[in-house]
Amino acid sequence: MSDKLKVEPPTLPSGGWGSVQEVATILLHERVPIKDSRLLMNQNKPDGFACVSCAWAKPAHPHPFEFCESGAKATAWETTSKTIGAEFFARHTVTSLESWSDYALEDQGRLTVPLRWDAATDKYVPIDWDTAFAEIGAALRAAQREQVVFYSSGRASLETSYMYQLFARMYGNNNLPDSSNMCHESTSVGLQKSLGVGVGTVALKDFEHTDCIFFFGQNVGVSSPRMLHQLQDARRRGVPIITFNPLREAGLVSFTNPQSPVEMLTGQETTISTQYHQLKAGGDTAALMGLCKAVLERDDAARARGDQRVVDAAFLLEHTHGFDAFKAAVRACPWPDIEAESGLTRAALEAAAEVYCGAGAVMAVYGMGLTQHRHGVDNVTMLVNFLLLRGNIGKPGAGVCPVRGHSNVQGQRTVGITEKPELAPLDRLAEQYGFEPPRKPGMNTVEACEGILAGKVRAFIGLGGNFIRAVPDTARMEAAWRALPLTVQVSTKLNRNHVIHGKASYVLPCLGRIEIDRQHGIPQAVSIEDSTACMHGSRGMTEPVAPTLLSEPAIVAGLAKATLDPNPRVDWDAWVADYRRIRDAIAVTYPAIFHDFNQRMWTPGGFRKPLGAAERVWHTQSGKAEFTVPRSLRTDPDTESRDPAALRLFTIRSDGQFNTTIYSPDDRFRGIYGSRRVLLMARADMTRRGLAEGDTVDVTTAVSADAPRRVDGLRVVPYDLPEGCAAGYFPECNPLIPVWHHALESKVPAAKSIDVLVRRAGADQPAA
Ligand SMILES: Nc1nc2c(c(=O)[nH]1)N[C@H]1C(S)=C(S)[C@@H](COP(=O)(O)OP(=O)(O)OC[C@H]3O[C@@H](n4cnc5c(=O)[nH]c(N)nc54)[C@H](O)[C@@H]3O)O[C@H]1N2
Ligand SMILES: Nc1nc2c(c(=O)[nH]1)N[C@H]1C(S)=C(S)[C@@H](COP(=O)(O)OP(=O)(O)OC[C@H]3O[C@@H](n4cnc5c(=O)[nH]c(N)nc54)[C@H](O)[C@@H]3O)O[C@H]1N2
Ligand SMILES: [Mo]
Repeated sequence: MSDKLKVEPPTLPSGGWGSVQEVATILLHERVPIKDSRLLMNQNKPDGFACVSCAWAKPAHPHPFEFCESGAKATAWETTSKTIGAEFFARHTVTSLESWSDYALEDQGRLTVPLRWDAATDKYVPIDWDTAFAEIGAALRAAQREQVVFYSSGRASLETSYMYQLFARMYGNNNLPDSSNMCHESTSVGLQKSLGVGVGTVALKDFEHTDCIFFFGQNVGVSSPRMLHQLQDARRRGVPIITFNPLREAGLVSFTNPQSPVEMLTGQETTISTQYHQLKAGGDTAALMGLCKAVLERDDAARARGDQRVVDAAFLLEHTHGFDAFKAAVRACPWPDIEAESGLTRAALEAAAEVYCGAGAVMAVYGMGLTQHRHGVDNVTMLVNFLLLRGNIGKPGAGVCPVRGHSNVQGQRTVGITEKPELAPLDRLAEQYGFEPPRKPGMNTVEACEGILAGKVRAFIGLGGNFIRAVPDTARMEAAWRALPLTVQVSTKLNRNHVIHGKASYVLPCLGRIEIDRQHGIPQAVSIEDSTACMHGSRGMTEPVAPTLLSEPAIVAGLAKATLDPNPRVDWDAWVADYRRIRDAIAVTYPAIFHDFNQRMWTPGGFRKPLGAAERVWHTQSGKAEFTVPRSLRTDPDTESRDPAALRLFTIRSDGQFNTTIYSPDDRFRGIYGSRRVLLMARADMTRRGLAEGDTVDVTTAVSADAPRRVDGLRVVPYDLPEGCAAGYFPECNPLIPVWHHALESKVPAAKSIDVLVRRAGADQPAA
């Protein structure tokens, strides 16, 4: 692939005709029948299906086309007419499939039959569902309870997720890691600590009332493009958007709405960011410290003049705790340190603070640029500190807005997918189902990886996702993975996690959410929670790609029945026969959130779960919103390389991928075509190393005493990013991330700051 690399200037604005063309291309490539391309009209509509791409909010009054380029790709990917069945697996040994790219594996189309790996022939062979369940059930019954891991990727519905957590707990552990552990777990920990809720407080209507938006480390044009509607509307009202991101991202610079005929024909575009601060990767705590310092300095000056306070003194007094300690820490923090760690000037930070201080209601939007750091939790709590200074939580137009990834990743947590027993209503589950739920903390994703590396995990069940490709330390993880006695994957498409497998391995193909899920001939609906804590119903719309597929609830039930002793209070079959009964059970477990679930799930715009912080009710230790003093301005004083030649690598996504699913090697917005094996570098850093565009380099992890970690053969692409930083794609760069390099409290792998050394391919010495 790498020899086809072509680099062009980044595409501006995002959206526009390029988007339309991309959608057409993928519909064609996936051979989506014309009648099904009308599907897109039902995407994210109150009576349609919830998009399987991102978790962004679904409005009560949707646009005629409430979908985006990314969502259309995800829909086409799932509703493809390409399938693979027994003949494919009869032709290929699993070892031979290992040399296939991630793209080629998934491009075969939808899996159609349950498969078991046969050691003698090294092939996956079809088996019937009952045999698969019986064999897996027997293996799980024979296993030690604490050695089994129940992973989920954040796509499975509320119904499936609820059944899955119950299955794991009735089996006997809380080993329920999920993709959120690699993603917004820093949010769940940070916001819980400072605001008493683990999720964002912003609702869709806040975009209509906001006076200013701060935007940290989220790539809206790629990761949640439908949000561009809200941002565009806000910009039209003159709302400033102030962005902090080391890269200049097309979607954050400007946008042409591909669904507006006028804009498309006139080439009209909306400038998204009014200020764009290219901070150093990992410089956010320092930048936020600078912003807070500038606010407090303006407040001091106002007080000295006898003017109105700049901070919201009444709010601080009534609603917050720890302000004095925080203020002292900010005052003690010297500007030169802030400038050095953030890579931004005092003047730039003061300019941003000036806009903040002039705005009545401010919201802060953020993504992986804050969470995937050693100090990811501090980044989140620092952002809250900044908002609290002027009472920007719990009033219209203000609040904190973490943008979630997978379409139901937030909802899974709401219905009990968590390794933390204190976050699950164990007493209620005990009462409802008459069993003693395990109380011992389970494994999160990093702990599951450590357990697999240490040989302590003996079986892995994956409800969706592509764990082995998504986690850090690829080389070590793949080797350890092969020693696992049992791996089971519930999946829609062939991926790395099937070809790298355990000693016994099963692939269980399931329906996707867009497909009609009939039980006893009656179509069933499911539900999801979006990024703004609103729950939505979703109906499948297309015929299943094969009659042999089972739904996810049916697969979870099949596994549970084959594994667990019968429990008269859990009628798995009755649940699968009518999903309304699963929702009734959810409502019994969580009455405050899910009462009258079956009716309310069709509320246009969704129904929202109660969020104390949004009403200024603080479920924190002190009963107030907490100010938190960050432990350091530095991104990672413990694992930073002392080698002056080290670059700080952050991993990114392109518009040609959804996580480990690669739709195309092209990154249209960044102007990089034909190859994902690239390293984006600042020109000055290239010059210093005598490197030119297109040169091939080998990259190694700088701080890595326990094992060598490297990715060879990346092509250098000059890019507009701060000196000392570099960017590369996820998952190609995952071999460089040590499994121990993760956020301190949340254990999110620190995928946005990895100190690396870069050398010309084949050279022994770093090109310093
Ligand atoms: N098309 C598409 N959509 C997706 C996905 C996908 O892969 N493709 N994935 C889904 C999932 S699961 C998730 S979690 C979300 C992820 O969506 P995002 O939260 O947008 O995550 P990333 O794209 O990894 O990175 C976001 C931005 O962080 C910036 N960044 C990197 N380091 C730093 C830093 O230290 N500070 C700051 N301020 N910025 C930094 C990067 O330049 C990038 O623009 O998207 C979801 N939606
Ligand atoms: N270096 C680096 N690593 C990262 C990240 C990063 O930014 N940088 N981001 C992290 C983040 S935010 C996340 S969320 C994780 C993602 O980790 P995962 O959620 O584990 O991975 P995905 O790539 O989303 O999973 C794709 C697979 O899901 C299956 N699938 C798709 N739809 C369905 C369905 O409806 N049902 C079932 N059962 N299966 C389905 C398909 O087989 C497909 O191959 O990666 C993390 N890893
Ligand atoms: Mo994610």
